[in-house]
Amino acid sequence: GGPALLSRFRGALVGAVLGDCVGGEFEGAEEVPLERVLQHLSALEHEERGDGILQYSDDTAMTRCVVQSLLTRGIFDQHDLARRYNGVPPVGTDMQEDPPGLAPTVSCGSCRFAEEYRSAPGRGYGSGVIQVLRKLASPRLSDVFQPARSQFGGRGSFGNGGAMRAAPFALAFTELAHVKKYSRLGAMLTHYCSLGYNGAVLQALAVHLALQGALDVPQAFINSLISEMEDVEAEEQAVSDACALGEPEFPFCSRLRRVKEFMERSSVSIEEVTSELGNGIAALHSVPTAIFCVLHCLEPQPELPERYSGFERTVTYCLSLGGDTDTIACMAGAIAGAHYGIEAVPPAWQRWCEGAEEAEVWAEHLYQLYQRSLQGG
Ligand code: F2R
Ligand code: MG
Ligand code: MG
Repeated sequence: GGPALLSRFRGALVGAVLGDCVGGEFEGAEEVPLERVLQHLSALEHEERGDGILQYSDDTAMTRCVVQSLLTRGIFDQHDLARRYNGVPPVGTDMQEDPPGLAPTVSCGSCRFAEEYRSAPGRGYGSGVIQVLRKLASPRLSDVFQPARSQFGGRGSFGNGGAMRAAPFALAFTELAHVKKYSRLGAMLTHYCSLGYNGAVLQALAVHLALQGALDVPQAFINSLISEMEDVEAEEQAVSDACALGEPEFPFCSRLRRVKEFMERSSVSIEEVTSELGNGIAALHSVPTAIFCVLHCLEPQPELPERYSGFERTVTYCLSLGGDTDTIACMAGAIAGAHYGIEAVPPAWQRWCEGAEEAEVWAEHLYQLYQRSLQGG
């Protein structure tokens, strides 16, 4: 039952791009009245739009890098990623061509994050990650994790920049263990703190489960996430980072348990969500929140238009939280898109969002890769 798998792939990637594009309007706002959100979204239904296309930000720019690297190699290849991130192919190795139909990020086609940043630095990157991206561009770099490791006095970043680009790992790998392993490594290239890269693991797990239809049974979905994260957060580094940063042990699990409590209540206010789950730039304060937004909007909400699909409800609700709206909507958009499929994603929104068409192409290529992997190819 439910949407076809290809529809879920398209929903996940287009959903992420749309969340980023429509959420950019309110990023950093403390309070966002629902009427303003509804006004912003209803303007997308008009044939003409004075403000033109909604541009994507770093969330989509970096997701694009991950997709292109995974597609070009067909697998997660740490060394290939390293070459791509630092932009310097080692002597004697051939950089593979981009797959047909995918516009290369840059004409040399040999680097991703660093080149993407260099070509469009104004896409609203986090202030810390910019330093990592600059260092990754250095031809003298041999250890590609070193720039991320040296961030924030050697602690590494706990920002949500690894999580916001984690969805493609769930679409490229069929096995849960691989989704966990590679989303973690992919995030560690810029976010070396466990509170950063474990947010990416949680986001990839949520998309992975949603693709399998797990959101049809919401309680089982949240229980699976808690159980997987118990395993992830039992790691020594996670325990010591949580302690050093004054967080409880198993910090993501403890937020997910709060999500579960909220699910059992008949009503939860925006203030409770933002104060107890968060709406900030840290992965811990945004990934569980994005997951809650999806769960909360599985059922129609009285304050939202009745004609809205579950996907529209989810994104609208994310924007009304304020704070890191582009990133929370990007992550929730990927999970919701994987659950409802592309049919629930309004074409009118897609028309006004930069990168939505390209995301369709990514989804089809990743779907082929996934099918080959399922068939053992
Ligand atoms: N940066 C933004 N938005 C700010 C303004 C954008 C504006 N619209 C514009 O265009 O100018 N958004 C994007 O950044 C978030 C992802 O950030 P990422 O990639 O995680 O970056 P970073 O720099 O690694 O971390 C973010 C901040 O978190 C704090 N922080 C992280 N680790 C820390 C640590 N160990 N100790 C202390 N602080 C730490 C720092 O303040 C970092 O700058 C997304 O919202 C994306 O949309
Ligand atoms: Mg952004
Ligand atoms: Mg953001």
